[in-house]
Formats: sequence, structure tokens, C-alpha cells
Amino acid sequence: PLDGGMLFPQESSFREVKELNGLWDFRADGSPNRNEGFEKAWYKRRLTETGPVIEMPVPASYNDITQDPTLRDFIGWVWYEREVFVPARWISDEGTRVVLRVGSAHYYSIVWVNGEKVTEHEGGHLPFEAEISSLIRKEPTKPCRITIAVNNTLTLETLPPGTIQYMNDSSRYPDGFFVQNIDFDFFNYAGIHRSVLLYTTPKVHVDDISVETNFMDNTGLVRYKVSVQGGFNNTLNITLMDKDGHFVASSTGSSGGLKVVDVKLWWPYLMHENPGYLYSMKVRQHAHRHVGDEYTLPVGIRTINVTNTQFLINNKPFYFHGVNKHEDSDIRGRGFDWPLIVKDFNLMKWLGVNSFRTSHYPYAEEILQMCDRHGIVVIDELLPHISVFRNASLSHHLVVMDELVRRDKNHPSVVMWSVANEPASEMPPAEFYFKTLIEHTKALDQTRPVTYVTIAAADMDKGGPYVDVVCANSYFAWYFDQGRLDIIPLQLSTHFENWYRKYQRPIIQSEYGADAVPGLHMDPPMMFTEEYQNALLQSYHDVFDQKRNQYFVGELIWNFADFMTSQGIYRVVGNKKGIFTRQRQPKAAAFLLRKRYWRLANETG
Ligand code: BDP
Repeated sequence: PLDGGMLFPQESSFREVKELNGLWDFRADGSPNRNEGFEKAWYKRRLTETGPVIEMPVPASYNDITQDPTLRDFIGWVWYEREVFVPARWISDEGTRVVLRVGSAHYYSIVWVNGEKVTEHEGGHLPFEAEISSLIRKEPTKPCRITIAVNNTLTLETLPPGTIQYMNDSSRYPDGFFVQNIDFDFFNYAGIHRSVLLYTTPKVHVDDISVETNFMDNTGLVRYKVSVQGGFNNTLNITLMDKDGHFVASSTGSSGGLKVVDVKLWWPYLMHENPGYLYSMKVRQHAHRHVGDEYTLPVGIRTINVTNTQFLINNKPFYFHGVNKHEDSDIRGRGFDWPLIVKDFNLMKWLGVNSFRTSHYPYAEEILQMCDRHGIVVIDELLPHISVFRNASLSHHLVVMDELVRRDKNHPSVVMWSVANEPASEMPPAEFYFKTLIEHTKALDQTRPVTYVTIAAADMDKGGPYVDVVCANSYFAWYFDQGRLDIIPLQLSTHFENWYRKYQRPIIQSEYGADAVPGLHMDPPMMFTEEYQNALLQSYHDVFDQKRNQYFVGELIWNFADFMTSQGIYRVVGNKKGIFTRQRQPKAAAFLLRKRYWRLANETG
């Protein structure tokens, strides 16, 4: 188990937040062994004193910021640094705890404050933090120097895995030439992708909160658990308020239940006129009758259940009509960007989307918070393709799953965990691997179904017995039977029937689609034209409509928008299966899908 919680930093009368976004000093370590930064201990002095630096925005991937192809494709350590003034009151008040938090950095990070190492973290899409209170009190009048080294190298030990291949033929490759091979279909963007923050809490502080919700008839129930760190003999007061701030229920103690009379349930978008209803749970910690800390958690009251043929939210059948996304855009790469996020939500609403999957990694918490408020349903996915099922990768995978559940457990929008996308689940070791991983996840969270997304056929897939919902990807008439749209009705129905017959589980089409280069037209349709993308979608939809009243519970298009990949003969400046371009302009398929999703919204409620 992990130690401690990972509550989203929040301001209150007892907590302050200071964003460290903006320009940082930056240097990529291009030395022959890529290790000069450690050999010369760059963290000990200012980065500007150990060599040239450039300005780098945070948050952003560094890859597309400059005109330098070496930096775009850089593999190895890059160094970020900035100085920050810590408010004097944070330093003088010994009762204040100061924490440095990185929302995410890809892939391996080491953090120093004033030359002292404070933490390191593995994995690209989840937050990490370090308490730095005593460190900053050592030199109270000096600005505090924060150095972060980030390494994007993927190896057989990382998740996702990758390999480094050295080209030793000196007649063809210069000295030290190597390539990074990866198995997933998106660009390996790197850098500090989400906000870096300093935040404070009181020394005795609310460290973690977990809620589970339920209801019967008109009465809702919120069961909670709170953990406090940094001291003893505290009293906890819990107050639940409705959306307008009116008192609903209260309780005391570190665990308990809150009864909500005339409950307003959290409903998905398009299923109810008030989607995304959120209560606020205020957690107050007192010692000696003084309020010591306060944290307010948004709480949506809803239930999730799965039968043999249905996915139920609040006991009503839910049909996913949605998208798969990426955190991806021009210039910023995978960097967090509010205008992009709000634009994407507006596009999803224009389309009539009620759900999406966080293909193929955890997205920023701010995105999930928006989903909570807007009633957009999320399948929370952890990892892309994996084909190595070694014990070491399994234990690492379990830890990352712990981190994901710890971060996202309280979001009503998250309705299912996906532990991986398209693993090599036809290989015999996959059975033990996914059995263990899924059981582990269920032990962490008893309230949500668990799955992984498969590309295998029902009779080949070794993890099939363990998933609650079958999430099946397929690319009929694209990767197979190329150009032959006429095979879709037969092959897709057979595929579904085989899955259902074998496991009697509800099925979601978790990916399907075709590349379309915007502006390319041909009739009769040919691959890569907008007409072909439309025709392929239409053929899939015909089959979905036949199965919809049986066991088929959702469709997620691949992909919401075009996105960047590594270079290769299959990709024309990235993957073009978006129904929007990478700049978020519609292709013909966006209009087709919009018509369909609004019709589905009316039919499925
Ligand atoms: C699927 C993968 C996805 C790819 C997609 C494609 O899950 O990441 O981008 O295929 O090839 O296999 O377009």
C-alpha cells in the first residue's frame, strides 16, 4: 500500500496554493553518455552556471517548442529549474507544512530543492509530491531553487515498456547512434506536462478522504473515511451541503455515514435535465477546540452495476455514445492547456457525447473534475499496450494501479477502471497477469467494474473470464480486408456473438475507425478519404443498432481528434483517425456522428 493520500491541492482558510507555471530554465543533457548532469551534479549550483540554458514553458511537452529536431526526438535526461520566493509567513509559522507537487512529468523524475534531493517518481501521468518545510526553513531569506530532471527513456522495466536499440555498424551510423522503439501508437511526448505547485496545509492535516455512495428510494447514503496526519487527539467534523450551500447532513469521526433525504442523484449528461449534481462534503479537523484544517470534497451520489447484458447507472441502463481521446495538441504536445480542454468539452457537447475513455493513460485531474460537474462518464484507463508479462512488470503495474485509484477514487464521473489497452492478451501468461491485476483493483475499489480493452478474438483472449464488461477494439476493413467495407456486417456480428456466447457479459465497442486525411475525397469511397471514414462508421453503426437491445452497451469512436505519433510509413504526420483534425475542426464524420449521438440520446435517455 502507498503511504498517504493524494488529495487535489485546494485553497481554504487553512491552505494556500502557489502555481509555479511559466518559464523555467531548461537544458537537455546531450553528452555522449547522457549522464553529464549527474557526473557534474548540475543540481548543486544554478543551472545557468553549469552551461547554456533555454527558456521552456511549464506545463508543456518540450518536444515541439523549438526548431531543433534533436530536441523533438530527444531521449534521455532534461533539466528544468526555477527559483521561487516562498512567502515569509510560510517559513516563520512552524505549524505550516509546505509541499511541492508535480501534476505529472514524463517518465522518470528526480526533484531537488536548493540542491538537496526531495523525491523521485516513476511513471508519466500521475502526480507526486514532497514536503519541503524543513528544507526551506534552513535558508529562510534566500529564494528557493527547484530543479527537476526528467528522463523519457522507456525500457523493458518501464510501463509502458520500450527498448533502446544501438546501431553499431559504423559504416552506416555515427558513433553512439540509437533509436527508441515503442509499441504504442502515440508520440512519446516528454517534459513537465502538468502544473508544478507549492501548497500549504497545517501541520496536523487532512491527508486523505474516501467516499462511497449508495441510495435507496429517495434516501442517499455517503459513507466516508478520513485520515489525518501530523498529530493526535483531533476531532473531525463532517458536513454535507447541497449545490446551493444548504446544510444536508453532518457527522463526526474518521469514518461514518451521511444520510441524504430527498437525494439528488448524480446523473450522466443527456440522461437527466440536471446532469452532474454535486454535493460538497466539508471535512474540518479540530484540536483543542480550534479549527486546524479544512478540505472540501465534491461528492456525486450514484451507483454503478453491471448485469449480463447491461451497464447500470442508478439502476438505469446506460448506453455509452462517446469518444476516445488523447492529451495531444499542436505545440503543447501533452501539456495541460485550459483553452484546449474547454474547447474539447464544448465539442463533445456539440457532438452529443455522454462518455469517453482516457486512452491510454490517466488524464489531468482538472479534466475529471469537469466531467464530474458536466456529467460526462469516464472509463479511466491506466496504460497502453503491453506484451511483457514478467513478475517485475506485474508488481510495478499493481503499484501504478494503486496510485490511480488513490487519485481518482472519489470522482463520480469515473464509472469503470481499464487496467490496460490492447495487451498481448492471447499469450498464456496474460491469464495470471490479468487475473491478479483485476482482483487487486477490485480489492482497492469494490464499487466500480474493472476491465481491460482487448483486440483479441473471444476464443484467443486469456483474460476474458476476469473482466466485468467486454471492451473490444476492432479495425475490420482497415487493418484487415483493407478497403472491403462489405465484410463489416458479417465479421463484426460474428465477433460480438462469439464474445457474448463465451462470457455473457455486456459489450462495448471501445475503438473502431479509419484514417481520413481532411479534404481528401473519393466516391465510391477509398481508404484515407472522408467518404471512406464515413462509410466505415456507418457500417459499424448498422451492426451496433442490431445488437443494442441485446447485450451491446456502448460505442467509442477512435478517435476524437487527429494526434501525433512517431514517424513511420503508416502515419501521415500522425494518426488521422480523428473525426476532428488536430486543430479541432470537423471532418465529414463529425457531422455523421453528431446526428447519430443526438438520436441515441433521445432513444436511450
Ligand atoms: C489501436 C490502438 C490505438 C491506435 C489505433 C490505430 O489501441 O492506440 O492508435 O489502434 O491504429 O490498436 O489507429
